[in-house]
Amino acid sequence: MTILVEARGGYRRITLNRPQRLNALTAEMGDALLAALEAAEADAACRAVLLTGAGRGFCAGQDLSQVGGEVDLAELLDHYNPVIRKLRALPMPVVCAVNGVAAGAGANLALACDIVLAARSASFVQAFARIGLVPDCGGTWFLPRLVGGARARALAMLAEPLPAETAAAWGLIWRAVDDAELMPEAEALAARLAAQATAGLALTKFALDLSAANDLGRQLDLERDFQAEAGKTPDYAEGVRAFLEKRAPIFTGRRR
Ligand code: LHQ
Repeated sequence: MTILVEARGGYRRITLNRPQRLNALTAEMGDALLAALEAAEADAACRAVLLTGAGRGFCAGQDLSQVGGEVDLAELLDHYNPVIRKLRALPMPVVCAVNGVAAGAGANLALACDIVLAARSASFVQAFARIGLVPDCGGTWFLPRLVGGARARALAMLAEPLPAETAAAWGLIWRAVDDAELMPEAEALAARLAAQATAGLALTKFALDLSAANDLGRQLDLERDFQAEAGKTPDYAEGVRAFLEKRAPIFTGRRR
């Protein structure tokens, strides 16, 4: 199985599983990853997702042994773009634990997640320029927004590996952690997010994405609408009640 799914306390851990190829992507793997995300969304008990890779790499991007000859790259992206869209549209937080090299589409798969942790030994490579391609899977959208135009252009054109610590210092990812700490930290983070107010977190991630196309006025209107929706959730009522009662809130993640 190229994608492994394990149900944990409140979240699902999804593992890219072609370790002998550094988890390089195939069309079939893209479809399986999408199915795993859809299944997580359909499970009311699942309130966060943790994405990681098996073995020493996170994901080496497109499997280059499968793209020779007549392969239509646009058709191939029809298997990956739905995954990127689903990660951004999933109504729960997605943590990515980058356990090793993240190259090409694999780097941008990580950047599509909500909170990215990386092992100190991991690196991010926009490998596309090495083979005459354009950053895909959202790379040209994520990079300038995360690190600014100057760094985005050099990363995309030079295709040099960016060490995890620099990636964190530049704002490409949330944190770089010691290799041995990566999975414990990522699991703890996913469990913590899974116990938070899920509907509010979902609206938060959508609002941040939508801000890219809005001016301040429109974004203020959007925040008003989203806040009205968040304010109708039982978790909002519980959050306020718990504050006033000076105790920790117990959130259910329910929308109504
Ligand atoms: C691989 C791969 C790989 C196959 C390592 N494929 N076998 C999207 C859709 C549509 C069309 C095309 O493009 C795209 C977007 C893309 O993702 S384009 C970018 C594709 N990816 C790359 O160009 C990265 C290629 N890989 C590398 O540059 C290196 O492997 C990195 C820097 C990731 C890791 O280097 P090392 O740690 O030195 O490992 P390695 O190179 O020895 O790889 C280990 C094995 O994995 C090796 O096989 P072997 O049989 O010799 O042990 C590699 O051939 C295989 N592998 N990446 N993408």
